[in-house]
Amino acid sequence: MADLSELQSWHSEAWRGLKTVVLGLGVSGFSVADTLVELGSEVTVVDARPDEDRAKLVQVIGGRVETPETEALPESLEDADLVVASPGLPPSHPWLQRAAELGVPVWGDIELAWRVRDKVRAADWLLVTGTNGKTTTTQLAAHMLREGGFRVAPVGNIGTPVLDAVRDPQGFDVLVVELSSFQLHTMGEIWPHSAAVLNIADDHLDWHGSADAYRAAKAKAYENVRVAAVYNTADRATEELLQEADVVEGARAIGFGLGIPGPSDFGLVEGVLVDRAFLDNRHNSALELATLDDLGEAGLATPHMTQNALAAAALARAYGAAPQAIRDAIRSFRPDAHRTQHIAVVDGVSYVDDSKATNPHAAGGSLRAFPHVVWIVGGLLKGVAIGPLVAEHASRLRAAVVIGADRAEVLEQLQRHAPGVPVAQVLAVETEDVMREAVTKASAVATSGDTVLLAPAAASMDQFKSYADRGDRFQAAVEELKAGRGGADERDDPNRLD
Ligand code: UMA
Repeated sequence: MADLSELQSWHSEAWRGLKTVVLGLGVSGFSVADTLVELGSEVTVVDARPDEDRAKLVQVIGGRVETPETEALPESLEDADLVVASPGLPPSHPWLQRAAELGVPVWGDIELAWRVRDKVRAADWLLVTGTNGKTTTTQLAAHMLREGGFRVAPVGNIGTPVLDAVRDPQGFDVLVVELSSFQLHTMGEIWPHSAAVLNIADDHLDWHGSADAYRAAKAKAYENVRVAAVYNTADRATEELLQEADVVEGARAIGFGLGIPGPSDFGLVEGVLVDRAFLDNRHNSALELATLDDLGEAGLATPHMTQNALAAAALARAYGAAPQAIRDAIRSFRPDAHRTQHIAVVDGVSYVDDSKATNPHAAGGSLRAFPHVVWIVGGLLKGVAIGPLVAEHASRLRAAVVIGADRAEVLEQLQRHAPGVPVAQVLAVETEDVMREAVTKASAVATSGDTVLLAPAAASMDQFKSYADRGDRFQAAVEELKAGRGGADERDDPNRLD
């Protein structure tokens, strides 16, 4: 087997002729295959159901594609020097088990990207992870750094593979890297400039096997941090991870939270977001960054969005963005669709799309924002218990409309923890019909002042292509309802909480 210790630079000769196997031909698998071909390695990509266009492209650039029967072992693994696995493949996957038996090293795309980051010029990395809020925080931190004059890209789990940024012809000063627990699990040793862990709640337990394994993956984000390790002062778990982590000497712990900040923290003082970490006299003074009104303009005035903004500001300030850049970025930022997005008010009922709430922790965040909710819930629960969420929010539920493959479990938990709440099931199975039936059933029970909230607390892949597809179809169904009822009401955006 080849010696991989020399594979520490794009410019290493050791990539040439290396027998590599890329498991999974999705977004990240393609970026890995493309990179390895460019480096001169022999590349075989293995996928049980490859996307045809991507498979053709791999062959055009000089790679091979192997498509084993489901669960069958790929032949190419047998004499591989290196395996790079896609994040969607759990460690229990037979292909990964076989690689382990054979003693072949298995990396993820993040590890490969770190090793070859010097192709053009090695950018600094700022890591963002946590159960929820990762994507918004990553986008916001990148936006702040851009306003601060840096050449920056938001990459990773957010959708653009890190390897695409590494191969950008101009290169970047800094990358804001969103990391999922899957990517962290396979990540080897890296040395980030700074890292933020936003919060920790149960998610993806089926993939990791246990809550401890999930937490262990998240803990890797703080390892070897050189400048700032950012944690949530309201979430003990993030602080504990930091206490256990091996950071570089001189790296600072920076807290963020909605209360008045201590020295070295970011927080709120009378409606103003302040920095008490990156200024000369942090024991006696604080730097004003922005106000809650600035956040309100961007639709970020909810508590969890404010936390995201504080965490993003901590990273951007750690890297050297000026206070004015933080304010300008907050004022001009617009969050993506499907994140507690207000759609319409029809007959006094607000319709809100939080399809991005793919786990109970995220759904809790949006349920908390509305007093009277008709809740559209369900999908793939991923092994995470939904009972505590139902119990916590039972009092705000006018009714629940249950969708998805794991319906029986959701119905049981509603029965147990919210016995008085009327419940309807969506029996349609065709993707085109699910949201239409859900919205019809929700609108039939909602009364003026209620919010019909799509916050499924579950993944979407059982009935939809993605959370975005689920949200788009919800929005289309609301539009149909609106048209049928003669249009929407005129009313302020009820998303704004301040
Ligand atoms: N495949 C198999 N056999 C299997 C499983 C998958 O052959 O048993 C193949 C599929 O046929 C498919 C490919 O593997 O062709 C899919 O690979 P993948 O699921 O790893 O997905 P990618 O397209 O590479 O996207 C991944 C991330 N997906 C997951 O982690 C599941 C994307 O995060 C990420 O944006 C992208 O890399 C770039 O880094 C998505 C996600 O859902 C948004 N993330 C989860 C989350 O945020 O909760 C973790």
